[in-house]
Amino acid sequence: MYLTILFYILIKTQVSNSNCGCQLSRETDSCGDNPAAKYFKDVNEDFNDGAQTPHKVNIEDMALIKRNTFTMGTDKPVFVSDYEGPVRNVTVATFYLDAHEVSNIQFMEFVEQTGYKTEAEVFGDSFIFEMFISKEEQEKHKDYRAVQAPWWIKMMGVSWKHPEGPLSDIKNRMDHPVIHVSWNDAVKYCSHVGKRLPTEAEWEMACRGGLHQKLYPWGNKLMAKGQHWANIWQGDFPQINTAEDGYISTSPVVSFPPNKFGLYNMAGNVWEWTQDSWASDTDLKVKKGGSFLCHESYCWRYRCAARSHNTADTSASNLGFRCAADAMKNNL
Ligand SMILES: [Ca+2]
Ligand SMILES: [Ca+2]
Repeated sequence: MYLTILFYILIKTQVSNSNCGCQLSRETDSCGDNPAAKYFKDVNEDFNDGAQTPHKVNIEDMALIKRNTFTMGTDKPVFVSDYEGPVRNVTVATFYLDAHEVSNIQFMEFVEQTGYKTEAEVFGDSFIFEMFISKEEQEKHKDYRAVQAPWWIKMMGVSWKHPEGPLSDIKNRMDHPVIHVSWNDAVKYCSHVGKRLPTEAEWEMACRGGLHQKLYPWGNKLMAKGQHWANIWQGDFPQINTAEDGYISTSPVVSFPPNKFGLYNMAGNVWEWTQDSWASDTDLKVKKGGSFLCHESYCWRYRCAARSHNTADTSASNLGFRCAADAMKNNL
C-alpha cells in the first residue's frame, strides 16, 4: 500500500516537473505549486534582511524627488494591450530614488553580508538572450526556447554571478547592473539596505524628469543633438545589433547623460522592477524602462509611459532594478 502511494507521488512529481515549460515567465499556474516557495525558506533560512534593526537610509547616490502632480501614461499608446493609457494626473509624495540601477558590486556586498541565494540560483536556471551564448549551447538548449519569443533560452547554471552560464563571470563588469534577479530578490535587496522598490507612479514621474508628456527622459527626439541617450538596440532585431551606442549588452550603471533629476539609464540598459502588481489578483509585477535589447521595430518600450510585466519569480539577462526610499525626517 505504502509502496503504491510512494510510486504515485513519484510519477506525479515527474509529470508535474515536465510540464514546467520554458515561457519567459515562470508561470506558477501551469507548474502547480511554486517550487521556489518551497525551497526559498530552506536555502535562505539564516537570511536576515536587517528589517528588525531599522537604520538610517544611506541617501548617497539617491535623488530627492519632490512632491508633485504629473501626467502619467499616454493617450497615444504604442502597445494598447499594455494599458499605457489613458493619461491621468497622479500626485506622488516626496521620495528618494537611486540615481542608478543596482550594480553587481552592490549586490555582491549584499550577498556577502547575508548569504542570500537568488531565485535563479535556487531554480538552477534563468532566461538568456541567444546571442550571448555559443551556437553549441544554443543547440543543446533548443528545447528550452520561449515559445512566443524563441530568442530567449532558459539555461541551466545562469545566475547574477554567471550571467552567460557557469563558465562566465562578472569580474570585468562590477559596475554594470545586476541581472538575473527576480522581483522577490529585488525586494529582499532593497529591504536589506533600508529601502523599497519604487511604485510604478514614482518610477514614471522620476523617468520624466519634470518634462511633460515627452516620450523619453530627455525629450521626444531619440537622437537629440545627434547623440545616443540610452543603451538600446541598433540594427535588425533579433539578428543584428550594431551597438552604435557603444554597448551590445549592459553598460555601466552610470553611463549616458542623466535626466533632469540626475537619474541614469531610466530608459534602456536593463528593465527595472517596480513595487506594483500588474493586476490586483495576479503574481505579475510591473517592470519599466525597456532594455539594451529594445528596438523600435519590436519592443519600443524605452518610453517613460511604456510598461510590461513578469511573474515575481522570473529572472532574465535584461532585467534589474533600483530602490526607492520614503523622504522621512530621519532621512533628511
Ligand atoms: Ca546598445
Ligand atoms: Ca534602466
